[in-house]
Amino acid sequence: LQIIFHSQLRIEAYDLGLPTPLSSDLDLTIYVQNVDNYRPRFPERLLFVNFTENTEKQEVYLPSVIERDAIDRGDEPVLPVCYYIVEGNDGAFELHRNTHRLTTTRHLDRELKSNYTLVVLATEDCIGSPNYQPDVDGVSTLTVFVQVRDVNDNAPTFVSKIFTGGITTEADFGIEFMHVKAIDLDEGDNAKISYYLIGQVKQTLTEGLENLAVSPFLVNIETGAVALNFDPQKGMKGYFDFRVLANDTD
Ligand SMILES: [Ca+2]
Ligand SMILES: [Ca+2]
Ligand SMILES: [Ca+2]
Repeated sequence: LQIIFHSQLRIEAYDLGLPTPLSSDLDLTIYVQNVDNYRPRFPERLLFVNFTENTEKQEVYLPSVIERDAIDRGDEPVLPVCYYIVEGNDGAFELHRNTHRLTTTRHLDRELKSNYTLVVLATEDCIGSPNYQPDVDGVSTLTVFVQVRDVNDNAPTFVSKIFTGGITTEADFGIEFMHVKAIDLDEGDNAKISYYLIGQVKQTLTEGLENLAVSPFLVNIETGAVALNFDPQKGMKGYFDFRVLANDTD
């Protein structure tokens, strides 16, 4: 709000001359202007924005500030309000000061940075980047929370190239005697891993397992637990190796 006081003052000057007093008068108009200049304000101080990682030119138009009405404005002209990012930009965003369009300048990477907090200043100063002072300019700011949406751009990777486990012939059918584990840097369903035993289980130096009709091991699709698929008998021995696939797309 800007307040302008108009007051009119009439000054008359007389001399005490004889025979006729002479006088002259002068009209003065005094403007008293409120020193607290108008500052644009946003109707809401917070804005939540979702941008997707790995995507070209994400954009959003920031909301307008509250219009000054004619009473507040007095006889000052309507000036454009310019927007500037004054905090939180590491170069990933660009804000067009006149159109108020916020865009990404590069692909965002959720795994690198999943959210940004930008402070946007609205000002009638459209000449150069403002010298932002939070205690004074804070009333004219909008805080924009940018959440980076995930894309499935990371494949699962095993935490180890080789997993080893062992059992004795005392072990029971069905026992889960080891786990394989992969991790996926994405989130939600994009990081949901399924484990599959692929190919043949290779046997080395095995004895007593010639008549095994089924795969000797089962891999739990969800947990990666490896379970025994036969009942060990005395006299059985050997080494086994097999491959497991970790998949994040089904
Ligand atoms: Ca990424
Ligand atoms: Ca991702
Ligand atoms: Ca993934």
